Amino acid sequence: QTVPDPRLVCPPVRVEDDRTGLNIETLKRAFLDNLFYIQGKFPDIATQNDYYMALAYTVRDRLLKRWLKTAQTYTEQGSRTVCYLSAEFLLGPHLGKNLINLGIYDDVQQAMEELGLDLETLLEQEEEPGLGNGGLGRLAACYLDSMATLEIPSIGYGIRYEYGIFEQDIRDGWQIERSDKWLRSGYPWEVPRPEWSVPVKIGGHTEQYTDERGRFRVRWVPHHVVMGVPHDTPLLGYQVNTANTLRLWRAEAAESFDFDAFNSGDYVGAVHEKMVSENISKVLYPNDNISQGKELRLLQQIFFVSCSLQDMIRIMEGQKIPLEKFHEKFVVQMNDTHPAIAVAELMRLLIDDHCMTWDQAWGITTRTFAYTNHTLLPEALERWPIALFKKLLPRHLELIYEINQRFLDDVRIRYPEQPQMLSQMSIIDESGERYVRMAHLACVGSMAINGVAALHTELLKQGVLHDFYEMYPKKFNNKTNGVTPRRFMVLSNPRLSRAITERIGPNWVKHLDELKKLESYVDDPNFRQEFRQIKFDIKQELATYIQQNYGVAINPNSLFDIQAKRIHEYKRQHLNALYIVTLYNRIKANPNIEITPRTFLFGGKAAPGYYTAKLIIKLINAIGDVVNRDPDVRDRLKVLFLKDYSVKFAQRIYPAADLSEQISTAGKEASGTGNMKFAMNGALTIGTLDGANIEIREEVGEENFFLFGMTADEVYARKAQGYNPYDYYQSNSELKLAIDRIASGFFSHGDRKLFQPLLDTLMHRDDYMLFADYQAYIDCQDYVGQVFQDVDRWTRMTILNVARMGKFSSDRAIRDYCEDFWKISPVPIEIEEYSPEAI
Ligand code: 7GP
Repeated sequence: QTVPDPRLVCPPVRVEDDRTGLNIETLKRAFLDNLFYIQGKFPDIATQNDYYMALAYTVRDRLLKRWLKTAQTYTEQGSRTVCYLSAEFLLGPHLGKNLINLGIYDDVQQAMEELGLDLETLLEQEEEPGLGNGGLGRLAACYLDSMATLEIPSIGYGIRYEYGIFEQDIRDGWQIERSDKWLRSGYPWEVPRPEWSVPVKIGGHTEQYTDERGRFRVRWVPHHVVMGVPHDTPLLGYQVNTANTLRLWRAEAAESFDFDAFNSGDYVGAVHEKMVSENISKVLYPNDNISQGKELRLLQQIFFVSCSLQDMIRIMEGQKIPLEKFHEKFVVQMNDTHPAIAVAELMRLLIDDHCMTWDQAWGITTRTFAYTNHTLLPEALERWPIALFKKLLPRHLELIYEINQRFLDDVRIRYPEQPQMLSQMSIIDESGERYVRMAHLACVGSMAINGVAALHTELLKQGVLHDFYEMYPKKFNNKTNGVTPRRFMVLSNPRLSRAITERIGPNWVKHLDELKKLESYVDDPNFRQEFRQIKFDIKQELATYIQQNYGVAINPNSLFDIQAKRIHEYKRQHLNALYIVTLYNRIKANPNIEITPRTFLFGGKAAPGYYTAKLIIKLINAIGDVVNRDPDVRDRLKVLFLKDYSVKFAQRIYPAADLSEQISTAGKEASGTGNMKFAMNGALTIGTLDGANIEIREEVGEENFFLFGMTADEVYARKAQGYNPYDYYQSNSELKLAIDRIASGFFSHGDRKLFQPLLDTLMHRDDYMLFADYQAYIDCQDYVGQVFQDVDRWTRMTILNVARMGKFSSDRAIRDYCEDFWKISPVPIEIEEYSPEAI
C-alpha cells in the first residue's frame, strides 16, 4: 500500500450552510439562489419548470454530501458491493421521494408556501425517467431503494436511454405512441462522468498469437469501438446517510477511431459512424415479456455489460484490490438474461486483457454471478442466432463454445446413458437454425438462480430449467418480490400513512412487519371511520381528475375496480371486459336489476407491435363509449381507459382502488408487484392462484381475498386433455351472449369485423383459457359486489389486508438476497453533524 500524498487527503467536507441546511429559512434562501444562479431566472419570468428545477437542485445539493461520504466510506473500507445489472430501471420521479427520504417533505412544503408556491404543482412538473417497461424495471428501482435504506453498498448499472418508454395517447379508442422526450427540459438528478468513459469493442475478428512468455493468447481485432460514458444518479435511502449510485451508460462515438475516413475526405462517412455508435443508447425496446431478437438489442446488452464490468475492474484497481479477489469484492446480480452475456464478457476480460488462465477465470466468474428469472413465457426467452453473435461478438462466441464444451463434458459424466441431455442442456440450440440460449449461459455461469415467487420458482424447477435444477439443485432458490413502502405508501398515500403512524408509530416504514399492530384497531370504530374516509376522499379526487381530463362523471361511492398493468393476453384484461359486457347484458335484459354500482378503470401500455393487445385496448374503449352513455345503465357502470400509465400515475391509482384485478391465467404471471401495491393501500384483490397472489392470500387470510379460477396444475391438465373453448361458448348462455354482443358490432358502430380476430382466437384457441375461467370469475365478481354492500365487513377486510402486507416490502426481499447468497452486510455512513457556527 502506498501512502497517499498528504496534500491530497480530503479534509472533512465543509460547505456553506446554503448547500446543506435543512431548516425552512435556509431552504428558501437556497431555492432562490438556485433559481438565480442555475436557472438564470428572476421570479417575474420564471416558469413552474424553473421553480421545479430550482427546488430539485436545492434537494440535490443536500444529497451530495451524503453521496460523496458514502462513496468515500466504501472506497476506504473496500466494501463488498452488489452490482445490480439491469437493462431497465423504472425509477419514477425523484423529487418527492428524496424529500421523504431526507425527512424534509413538510418543511419544504411550508418553505414553498411562504414563497407563494405550491409543492404539489412543482412535483407535477417532473418528467419521470421511464427507462423500463413494467414489472422487471420497477422491481430494479424498488431494490435500489431498499439497498440504500438498508445501508447495503450497491451500484445499479444500466443504459441511459435517450428515449424511454413511449408516451401513450388514445385516439378513436386506439393506442397511439409518441416518443418520450424525458430529457427535454433538463434532468437535474444526474452527474455525467466522462473521465470514467470506457471503450467497447464491436464486430471484427480474432487472431491467435503467442505472447512474450510463450503463452497461447487470443487478440480480438474489432470492426469498431464505441465509448460508454457513465451518468450517475445518487439514490438516497430512507432516513439514513447512505446514498448509493445508479450508473447509466450513454453510447458515444470513439472520436479518434475513424480518422482515416475523415482524412481521406469522407467526412459524411465519419459522421455516419458516429451516428451509428450513438444509436446504441437511443431508445428502450418497448416490449414487456417479449424478445424480438433485434441486432440493436444485442448491441445494447453487450454495451452496458462490458462498460459495467470494466468499471468494476477500474474500481478494484483504484482500491488496490488484486483482480483475483473479484468475486470477494463484487456480487453481480443479473436481472433476467438481458445482461447474461456478462458471463462471457468477464471471462474475456480476465483471460484476454488480464492474462488469467481459464480455470482461474472460470472460478471467479462462477462465484460472482447470480441470475434472476422473471418469466416462464416462451416468447420472452432470449436466444440469439449464431450468425448474428459471430458478426457482433466473435470472441464471445469462441468463449461460449469453450464454456459449453466443458459444461457438456460434465453433463456427459453425470448422464452417461442419456445422450439427449446434451442437446437439451447445451448452451447452443442446434435443433434447427443455431442459436445461443441466454438462460442456459446464465445458469451455467451463476452460483445462484432464483424465481420471483414461490410458485414461479417451483414451475421453473419443474419446467423450463428442470434439467439445470437436477444438475445443480443447490443453486436454485426463491426470492419472492417486494415493493418499497416509501414510494408506494408514504409518498403516494400520505393520509393513510399518517393515520397508520398515529396508531402504531413511525417504525413500520422501515420495518413493514410492524403493520401487524394495526390488527388491534380492526374493531375500533374511529379507525374504521377514518380508514373509510381516507379512501373516499382519494376516490373523490380521482373522480374530479377524470371529470376534468376525460369529461366523464364517476360516482365516488361506486366500487372502484382497477386493472393497471401492461396489456397482455396472459394478464387477461379481456376477461375483465367480458364481465363488464355480462353486467351490461343483465341491465339491458332487466333495467331494474339490483347491481352494485361500479367504476371499471384500466391503465397500461401495449407493445407497439402487439396487435392483439392493441385490439384489447380498443375493445375496452369501445365498451366504455356505449356503456357510459346508455341511459338504461343509469350511471351504475362506468368504464374508462386511463391513458399513459406511468409510475407517477400509478402512485395516484393505487390509493384510489377498492378492488385490484390480478386475474392472469395460473402459471403465467411470475410474481406481479402491482398486486402488492394495491393491497398495501387497502384494496382487496380478486385473483387467481398465480405468482405472488398465492402468498398474498396466505398472508392476508383466505377470507380476505377473492379467489377464483383454475390452478396452474389444472391449467396444464385441462390443456393435456384437449381444451375446446367452443364448448364453453355453446354451453354457457351468459358467455355466449357477451361474445355475441361484441361480435354483432354493437360496440363498433355495426362493424362486425373489428373484434373478430380477438373473438376467433378466444373461440378456437383461447391459449389463456378465459372461457374455462369465465364462470368462476363472474361468480366471484358478483360475490365481490355483494360484500362491498356490507360496509363494515369490507372495511374490516381492507384493514386486515394492509396490516398483513409486511412480507411484501422490498426490504425483506433484499435482506433475503443478502443473507442467502449475496453475503453482504450493512455499512453505515457516519456524517458529522454540520453546524454553521463551526466555520
Ligand atoms: C415481470 C413478470 O411478468 C412479473 O410477474 C414480475 O412481477 C416482474 O417481472 C418482476 O419480477 N417480467 C417482466 O417484466 C419481463 O419483461 C421478461 O420479463 C424478461
